[in-house]
Amino acid sequence: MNIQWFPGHMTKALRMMEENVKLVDAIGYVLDARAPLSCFNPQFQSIVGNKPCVFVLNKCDLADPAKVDAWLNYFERRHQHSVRVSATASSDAGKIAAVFANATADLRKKYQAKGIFRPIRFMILGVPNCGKSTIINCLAGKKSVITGDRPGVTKGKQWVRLSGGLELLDTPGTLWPKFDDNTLAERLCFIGSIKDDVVDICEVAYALINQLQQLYPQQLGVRYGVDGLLPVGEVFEQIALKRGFLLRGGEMDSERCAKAILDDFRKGKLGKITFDLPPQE
Ligand SMILES: Nc1nc2c(ncn2[C@@H]2O[C@H](COP(=O)(O)OP(=O)(O)O)[C@@H](O)[C@H]2O)c(=O)[nH]1
Ligand SMILES: [Mg+2]
Repeated sequence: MNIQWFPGHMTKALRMMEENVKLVDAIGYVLDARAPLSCFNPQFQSIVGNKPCVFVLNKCDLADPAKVDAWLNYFERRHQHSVRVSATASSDAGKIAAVFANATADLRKKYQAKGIFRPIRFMILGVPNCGKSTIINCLAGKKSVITGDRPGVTKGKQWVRLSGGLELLDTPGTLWPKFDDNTLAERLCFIGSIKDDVVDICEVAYALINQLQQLYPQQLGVRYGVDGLLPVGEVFEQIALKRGFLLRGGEMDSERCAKAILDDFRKGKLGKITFDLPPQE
């Protein structure tokens, strides 16, 4: 599968991110808990330097809890701040606020000692659609910034001031120009970070079936009542038949089938799934 994911405006977004880093004290790096590694920009460290960073594993309601545990352990071993959340649940706001406060406690003390009293500024980073704006709204306790179930909803930058001396900068999602690993790029399509209209949606659905067969071999059978271990094309066809995704002449409606499979995955109907494991240490 050949993915053309890097639209022109991304270059601008990346450049903006580098500029914005200078304006903030700390980073909230949002990773989709279904594919944290795929969400991770390999150039991240060189962009943010030594500023405190919190890794927010979001959409945990859709992710595999055991693998999320593995990720939290990974961050802990590396003495990095991290937290598991579902930002659509307002009850997680306290958790996020606590880890943000914790990550900047030293900084706060330093400012206080110098007599500087201004909000601590966090920039919220992450790929499109990982839930950056939702996290900000969750923390704000109201809809302060626009969210959407597709990439590219947040356009310019937006500051949101919270009580408790915190200021958040919402940013448009950023991807990066190059992937060494096509599997990771495919995962960004599954989670909706790469727009469906720049890829062949049937190929994305095929890739999803293929990866599920390797990592969660039961799920396709459970959801669709098909033999999930058949060759990918046959699984796809069986799903189309079972669901009645047929065109007028009786031919398979591939596009509708592909959309349905992706939609099911995105809504968690194929189970709680996480594709990426933490890197080997
Ligand atoms: N299930 C689930 N959906 C979420 C969660 N957080 C965000 N979303 C949804 O993901 C979509 C993208 O969210 P948004 O905040 O606009 O992402 P952004 O592009 O990173 O700012 C929206 O439809 C949100 O409702 C979560 O924790 N769980
Ligand atoms: Mg947004």
